[in-house]
Amino acid sequence: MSEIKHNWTTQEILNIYKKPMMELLYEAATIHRLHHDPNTVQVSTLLSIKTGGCSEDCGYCPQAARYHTNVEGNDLMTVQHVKAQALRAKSGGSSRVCMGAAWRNVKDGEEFDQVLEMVRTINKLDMEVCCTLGMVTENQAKRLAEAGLYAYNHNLDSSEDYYKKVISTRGFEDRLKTIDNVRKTNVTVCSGGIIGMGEKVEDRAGMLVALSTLNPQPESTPINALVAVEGTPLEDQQPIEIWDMIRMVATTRIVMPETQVRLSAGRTQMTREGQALCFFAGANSIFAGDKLLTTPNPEVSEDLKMFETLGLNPQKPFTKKGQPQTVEAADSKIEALGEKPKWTRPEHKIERNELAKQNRKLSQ
Ligand code: SAM
Ligand code: DTB
Ligand code: SF4
Repeated sequence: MSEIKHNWTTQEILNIYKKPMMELLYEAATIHRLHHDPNTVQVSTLLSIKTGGCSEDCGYCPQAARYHTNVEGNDLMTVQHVKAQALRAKSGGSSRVCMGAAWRNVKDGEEFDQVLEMVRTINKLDMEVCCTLGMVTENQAKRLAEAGLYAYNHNLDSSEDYYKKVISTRGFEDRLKTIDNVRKTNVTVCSGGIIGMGEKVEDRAGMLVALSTLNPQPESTPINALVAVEGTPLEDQQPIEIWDMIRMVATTRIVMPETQVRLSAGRTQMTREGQALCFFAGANSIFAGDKLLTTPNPEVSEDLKMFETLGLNPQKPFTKKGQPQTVEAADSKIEALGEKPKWTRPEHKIERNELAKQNRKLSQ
């Protein structure tokens, strides 16, 4: 089994990304087979536990309060509702539930306590639990770990340079800090990004440098194709070609051989043949369910058909790492600190965001 390399440079990654397609596919598929069963795909179900009304200005995101999108905001879901949805996901073949909240960062208090209870509840259903709640402190990460969290998703989304062009309400270093906080626990790290936001291939390579030079590398990496949502600054971005997705998946597989590479947002635009090439290139995870967080995803029945056609099998929970133990709230040994960390707010002005703010004022 090959060694994991942690000092990738942008140029080395670009050289891989730009290889002739057949060579790239062959190399990625070969590495994939050395580290994973090529016929097994991990299936996660997304659940938006708190939708919309987010204070951030991520240019791709339909949940940012400042943009005019058709997203209907919701308060935090109840634990019972989450449990019912998790059971549904389990019966549909999912091994993991990923709960997303439209928050800038986690705040200690009743809502976080409720999320911790959701984590305990799903872990007790013998499913892997993932959360994506925005930035977290070390203490909050430890409390999630104690509740039985399996993975924390926190994407770098692009290269450090391009990040500034898409988001101005927080910095790339805040993202790295949160990943570092999660790494101090036994919770696995899920971090990836989006392609198709107008970035150059150098930015895609730059994002992979930032991810692959983490030590350890993330246990999972979602590769999302931008879902261009009306009302967001990126609404007019043209869809990427499937070949870009295949190249990105293959390059991710080569530079992060052990990582589960997740074919994430954008699958409704991809043919089955296109997705098959992504699996061949090393993708070994998907989000299942007819909805991502707020946008459509293929129907579960369509995915089941695709799995059957391709001879793919869903991965069983806790195949890669044992099930974490859940500590009940009453037995918790970790106190909430009520910290107010200073996450950055670069306030870099992004023309398109400014335009969205002006439009909002005009329509009020
Ligand atoms: N608020 C938390 C955060 O930003 O970390 C968690 C939820 S946020 C929606 C999770 C991820 O969804 C983002 O980091 C981004 O990668 C992805 N995402 C959001 N909107 C998207 C879109 N329109 N197309 C593709 N991916 C998107
Ligand atoms: C990730 O990388 N992609 C998922 C998950 N992690 C949270 C989210 C995709 C969201 C797509 C836009 C939406 O549905 O709102
Ligand atoms: Fe908020 Fe996350 Fe959307 Fe950014 S990506 S606007 S932080 S929900």
